[in-house]
Amino acid sequence: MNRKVFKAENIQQAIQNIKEELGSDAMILSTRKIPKKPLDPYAKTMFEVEASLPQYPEKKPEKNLLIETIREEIADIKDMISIAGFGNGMHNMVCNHFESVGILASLLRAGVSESLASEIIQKACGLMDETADQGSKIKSLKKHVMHHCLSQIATKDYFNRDNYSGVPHVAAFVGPTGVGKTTTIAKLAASLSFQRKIRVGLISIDNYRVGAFEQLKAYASIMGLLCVPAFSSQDLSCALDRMKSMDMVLIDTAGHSHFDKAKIDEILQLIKTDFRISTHLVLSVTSESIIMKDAASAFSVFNPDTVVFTKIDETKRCGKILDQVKDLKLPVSLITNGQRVPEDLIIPDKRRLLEIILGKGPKEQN
Ligand SMILES: Nc1nc2c(ncn2[C@@H]2O[C@H](COP(=O)(O)OP(=O)(O)OP(=O)(O)O)[C@@H](O)[C@H]2O)c(=O)[nH]1
Ligand SMILES: [Mg+2]
Repeated sequence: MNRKVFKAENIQQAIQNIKEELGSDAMILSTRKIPKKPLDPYAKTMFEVEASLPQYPEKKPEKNLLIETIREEIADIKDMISIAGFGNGMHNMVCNHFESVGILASLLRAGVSESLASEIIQKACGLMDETADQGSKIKSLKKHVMHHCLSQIATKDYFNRDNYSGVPHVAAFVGPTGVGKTTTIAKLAASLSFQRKIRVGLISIDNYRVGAFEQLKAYASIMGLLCVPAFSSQDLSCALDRMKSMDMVLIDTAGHSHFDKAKIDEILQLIKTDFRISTHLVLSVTSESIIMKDAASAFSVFNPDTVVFTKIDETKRCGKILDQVKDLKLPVSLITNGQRVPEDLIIPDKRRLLEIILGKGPKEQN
């Protein structure tokens, strides 16, 4: 404690001196009258006052701050626990770059695979300024992770009016059973004809499932769109001829298991016409990553132009989209987020796609 003794002819003067030197918050510790010396009985009466600088109690963190700190620590512990289940490489990385724990855990929680998440974090850590403080490191890590993810994804507004050149643009949707091909076509047809004012025709070449044509026809009738079936290449050429005045023709195909190469090949033969037909691979994010991968590989015979991800409303782990697009190297044209026709359709840009991948709640996606 910073103590000091002040001497003056009276207490008031001593206190005045204390205030001037130590400030008005100084603490008086003791006062006393200085005894006169026996040899100098006529000396002036003097006083001694001992004072010190004020002692401020240590500021206790405010309640909210305390709760926030506890929350952050619990989140860190949870993140550590979630990472504890992963492989050794992950542990080493986290030990070397402790600031990456939170970001790594959130990538894993979002459904990004262990290998891709650690690859992204490792790259981001390599770009980080090691000498910066913890807060700045986390900020820069987040920034590098975002940049890296953005560099891995591509989107394409494929069904834009700018893409029309006088002849109808013909687009076929292919993919495994039940992923949402027909429903997505209905949503897209509505969006193109009512919002973008594009003339749309629909063709179903699904001669496999009972009622498949009727399903598409029902949507077309509601929207007042032309919809015809075509069960052979000749049928399809005729149907496309009939639709020459359209800007866009959407073709619905039968869904097949990705193991059924023969059935997939049938569709391929069916759509071989004189018309240029773009293809769009439809994958549901409710499928396991490995199944999506196998399906994408089986349907790669179509050489798809874009990929469509459906049913993002049914999972909180859309991070698996990042794994798929990294491997497929295809732009994402559409995302669907519910059963409502035509509402539940997103034509994403890169930022929107990244938000979806990193796990914005499904209800916020609309
Ligand atoms: N939750 C949810 N369900 C969807 C979505 N898209 C489609 N569905 C539902 O998935 C089911 C199958 O949809 P379809 O459009 O018939 O799928 P498909 O790929 O045409 O099926 P097949 O022609 O039999 O291969 C239906 O019940 C749709 O309502 C979506 O984005 N979210
Ligand atoms: Mg269908």
